Amino acid sequence: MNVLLLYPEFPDTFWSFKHALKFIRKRASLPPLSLLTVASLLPEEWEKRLIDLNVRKLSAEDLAWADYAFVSAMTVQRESARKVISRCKEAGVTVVAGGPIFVSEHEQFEEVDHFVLNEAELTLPPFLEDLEQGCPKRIYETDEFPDIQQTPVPTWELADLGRYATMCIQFSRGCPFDCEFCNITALLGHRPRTKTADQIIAELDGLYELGWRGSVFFVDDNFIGNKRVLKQELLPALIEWRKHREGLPLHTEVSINLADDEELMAMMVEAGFSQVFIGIETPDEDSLAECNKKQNKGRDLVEDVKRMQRAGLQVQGGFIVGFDSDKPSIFQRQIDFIQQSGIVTAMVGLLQAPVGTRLYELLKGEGRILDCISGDNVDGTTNIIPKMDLTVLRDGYKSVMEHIYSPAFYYERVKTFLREYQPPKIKAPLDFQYIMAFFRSVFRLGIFGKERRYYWNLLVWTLFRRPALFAEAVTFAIYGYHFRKVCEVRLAAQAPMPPSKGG
Ligand code: B12
Repeated sequence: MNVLLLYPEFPDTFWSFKHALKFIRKRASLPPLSLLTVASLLPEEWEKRLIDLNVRKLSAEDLAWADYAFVSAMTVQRESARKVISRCKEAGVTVVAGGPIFVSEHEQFEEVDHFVLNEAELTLPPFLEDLEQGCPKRIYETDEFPDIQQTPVPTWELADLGRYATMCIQFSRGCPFDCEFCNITALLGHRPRTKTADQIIAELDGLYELGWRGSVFFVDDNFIGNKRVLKQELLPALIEWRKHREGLPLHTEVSINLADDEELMAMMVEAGFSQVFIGIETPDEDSLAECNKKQNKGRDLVEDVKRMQRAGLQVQGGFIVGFDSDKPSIFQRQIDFIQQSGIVTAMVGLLQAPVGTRLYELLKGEGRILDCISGDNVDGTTNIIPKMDLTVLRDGYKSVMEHIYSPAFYYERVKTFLREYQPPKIKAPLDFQYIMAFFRSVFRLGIFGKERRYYWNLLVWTLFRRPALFAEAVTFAIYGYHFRKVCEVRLAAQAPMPPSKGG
C-alpha cells in the first residue's frame, strides 16, 4: 500500500510567518504533527510519503504512485484542501480525511471517501480493520478521548526537517478551563491527558538524533493544565535531559495563572522554555466574565505578563474584540494594554463562534450566527452578528491593528519587552541562516524598509542597553515586517465580513 500524507497550504496569515521565513530561507514554521502521528499509527509495512504543500509541490508522479491519500487540515486551509482532494480524486487516489476542519464540516466535502474523525488513536484502528475486511465505512467518529500514553512517537523521518523553522511535539491534550468561544474542550475534553516523561524524552531524542538543534514548540492547549505531573515528572526529566544537550529552546501555550507560580516558572525556564502563548483576550472585566474566562479575572494582567518576562519567558498574547460587553473605548484600551505589557506578538481578532462551542449554541439560539467561519481569526471577519455597530467594530479593529503594528508603536513595544526580559541561558550552535538573516534584514529593513529609522534606532539601543538580546531585537524587526505585510493585505482588502459560505 502506497500512502500520501497530504497537508494543504496555509494562506498568507498572521501565523504563517511567510514574510519572516524568507529571511532564514525556511518554507514553513512547523511540520504537521497530526500526519506524522497518523503515520506512526499506520501499518509499518505501508510505504508513506509526507507532502506538506507549504514546503513542496504535489507532483503527478506522487499521485501515480499512491493508492491512498490521508489528508489533514484546519479550517484556514479549506481552499487548498478542496483543491488537493479534487486532484487526488481525478488521479483515482482514494481519499481519507481527518483533523479539525473535517470534524466540524465534513458534510461540505463530498469527494472524500472516508472520514476518520476525532483522535486517530481511537478511530483509525477500526477503519484499518474494516479496510482489511474489504468493508470500510464512510465515517468513523467517537466522543471518547484516548489515553495518549499509548500514542507512538511521530515519524519525524518523513519530514524534511531543514525546511522548517521549528519542530513540534505534544505533551498533553485538553484544557481544564471553559472559555465560551474556544472549541478545544469540545475537540479534546476538559481533563488534560498527558504523555509520560519517557515518551517526551523519546520524542526529543528522535529529533536530536536527526540533528535538530532549533526551537521546539509544545503544541499543548494548556501546558500547565496538570501542574503536579509537570513539576514531579516532566520538568525534572527535561532539566536532566538538557544538561547533556545543546540548543532546542522550547515554546508552548499556557494560561495566565502561570504567573502565580514562581517555582513552576523557574522550572520551566531551567527546562529550556523561553516563550509562552497566552489567551489574554481583553482587559475588560465584564467581557472576561461574559466569555467565562474566569482565570483572567480580578488580576493585574500587565504585571502578570511582566512577571513572566522577568522570569525568562517571552509572552505572546491572543486578544479579542467584539464581545457584547465591549464599548467603543475597548479599542484604545486594547492598544494601551498591548503597548504597556510589551507583548510584541499580539494576535488580535474579532470574536468568532466556531461550531461546537457554547458561544455558537448560544448565538444560534439568538439568531446571531451568520455563516461558517473563515478559519483565520486575524482576518477581521466574524460569523456572528455583534451587538456593537458593525462599522464601529470594523473601524475599531482596523485602528488597533494599524496602531500596534505601525513601526512607531511596534518598535517601542519591542524596547518595552527587552527592558524587562531576562533571557534563559540555552547554549545553541550558531546557525548560518540566522547570521544571514541579520544581513538580509540590514538590506531589506535597514536600507530599503520604510521603518529603517526605527530599525537602526532599535539595534543601536539594544547594543548599548541590552547587548545580550541583540539576536532577539533582529528577530523582532523581522517579525514586525511580516506582521505589517499581513496587515497591509488584510486591511487594504477592507476585511470581508462575514466570510462567504464555504470559504
Ligand atoms: C500546532 C497548532 C498550530 C500550528 C500549525 C502548524 C502545523 N503545521 O500544523 C500554528 C501555530 C501555525 C497554528 C496556527 C493556527 N491555528 Co492552530 N493549532 C495548533 C494546535 C495547538 C496543535 C495541533 C497539533 O499539532 N496537534 C497534535 C496532533 C497530534 O493532534 P491533531 O492535530 O489534533 O491530530 C489528531 C487528530 O485530529 C487526528 N487527525 C488529524 N489529522 C488527521 C488526518 C487523518 C487522515 C486522520 C486519519 C486523523 C487525523 O489524529 C491526530 C492524532 O490523534 C491546535 C490545538 C490542538 N490541540 O489540536 C490548534 C488548532 C488546530 N489551531 C486552530 C486555529 C484556529 C489556528 C489559527 C487560525 C489561529 C489560532 N487561533 O491559533 C492559526 C491558523 C494557521 C495559519 N497559518 O494561518 C484551531 C483549528 C480549529 C479549526 N476547526 O480549524 C485549533 C484546533 C485550536 C483551537 N483553539 O480551536 N496552529
